Amino acid sequence: MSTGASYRNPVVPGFHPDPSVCRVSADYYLVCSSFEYFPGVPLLHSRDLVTWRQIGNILDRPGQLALPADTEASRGIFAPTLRHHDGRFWLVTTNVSLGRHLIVTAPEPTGPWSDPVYLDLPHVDPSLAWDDDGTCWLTTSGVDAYRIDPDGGRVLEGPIPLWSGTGGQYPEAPHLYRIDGWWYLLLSEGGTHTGHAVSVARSRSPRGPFTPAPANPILTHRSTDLPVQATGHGDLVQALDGSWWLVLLGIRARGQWPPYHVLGRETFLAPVRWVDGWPVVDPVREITAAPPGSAPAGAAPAGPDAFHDDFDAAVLAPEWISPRSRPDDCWSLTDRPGWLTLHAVGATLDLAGATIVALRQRYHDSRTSVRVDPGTGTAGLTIRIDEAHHYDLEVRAGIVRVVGRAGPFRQVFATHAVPDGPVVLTVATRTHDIYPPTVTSAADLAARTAPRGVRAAGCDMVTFEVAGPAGPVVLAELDGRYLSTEVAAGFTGRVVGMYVTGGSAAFDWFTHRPAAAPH
Ligand code: 6LW
Repeated sequence: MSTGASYRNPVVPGFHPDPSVCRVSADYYLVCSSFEYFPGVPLLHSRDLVTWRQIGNILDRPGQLALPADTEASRGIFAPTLRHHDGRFWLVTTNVSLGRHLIVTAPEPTGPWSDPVYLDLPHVDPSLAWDDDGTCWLTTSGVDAYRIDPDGGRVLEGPIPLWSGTGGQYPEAPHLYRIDGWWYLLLSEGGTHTGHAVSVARSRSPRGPFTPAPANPILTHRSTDLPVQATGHGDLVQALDGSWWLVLLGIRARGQWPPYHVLGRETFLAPVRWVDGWPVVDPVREITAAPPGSAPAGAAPAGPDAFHDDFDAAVLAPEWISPRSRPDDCWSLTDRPGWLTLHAVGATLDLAGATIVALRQRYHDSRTSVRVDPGTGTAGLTIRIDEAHHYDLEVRAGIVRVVGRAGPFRQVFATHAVPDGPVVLTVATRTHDIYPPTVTSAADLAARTAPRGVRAAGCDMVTFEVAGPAGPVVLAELDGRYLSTEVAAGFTGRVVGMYVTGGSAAFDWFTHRPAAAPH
């Protein structure tokens, strides 16, 4: 086994917050929050805790995931917990738009996942734990415990107040674990931003009383200059080799003061040591050292990989998500074999209900390209946080346009004529050499000389290109801060997606890849 091996964090880049993990022999499974997106609750698989591949979405049919058309951005599905117990996988989460917790189960992680059993209890962040005698405990933010019948969704006892942390705001993300004769209660406090912290207490009984760890919080990056911030919302897992790990969320903000984060809250992995019966977690870094001999130490140092879809498969890849719903009649892989055909439902990306098929943006420096045949429709590539914060590269009737919407402001930044037929559109994000002002035309861009000595201002610039006979034509370059969580608010990050807002259009392929920053 190698010593000094390291791996790259985040282990799941892009908007993948509130991770929960469980192990079944040599396999690890991880889930995240999905908010207003459908299908809901991405499910990822790994053999080494570092390299994760999405294998599905747990709430993948409307009967499990009700996201009405008026579901607000960043509502819908909050923090899930995934557990394996008694030969079954259990997933508990909250649909905050319904105000209900729900439990679904499956014999295998790939399903079939059951219809939900609902529990009408206050708070969010439900978690499940089982006693040796089969008693099932549900905990919620607060932190309260309930004895429940998870099959019938019946509350048998509770709320039983457990422990609310060290006094930070929002005690949340509780998980109960049975370890070496103790019940450990791990929770987060301080809010899911730069004050975020993880604290722990333990008791001989799941009912308490709980004794806090002497060194709480066991993890926080608050008031530090560490590049990863907001570390919290953790879930513990013991690897097959006996080592312990914490999956947690963090943010990677960019730019000068104040920094902005655009990829949402991402999933990180941290080694856990046990000292005097308490878990100890070191600060989380983008390159993290793995303890020698542990599961991730044997893994390839995972780096950014590209996502490409030719639309040759019979089903849509699990990475594709759509705001609120994806009715069967708004998309097809068979109308034009080898292409993804989208049919417009809504007429504007400014309102809920438009046909969008999107991917979570994974890299700060990225290039996303599509080949789209708009036919007689209106179609394009959007980079968005929500209906009020999106930039669109759109083609209709031989004209490509760059449109930006940020809060109450909406503007067409560039127009460019293209021949009929398929066109390649590219949206790129760039965190280096950032300087205002916003450039709104190819002529402006050409006239600009790199202003050396001008300090970078924002987090990134978003560039819009169309392929021309002589190479890519840059149409506009917009400040990425307007597509950040700080501006848009809420709990999500950016996605990049194909859309149709008029008629029908077909997409031949879609590529999202990291773009190296020049030095
Ligand atoms: C989630 C809470 C949190 O319910 O953010 O990081 C909320 N913590 O635990 C939404 O993701």
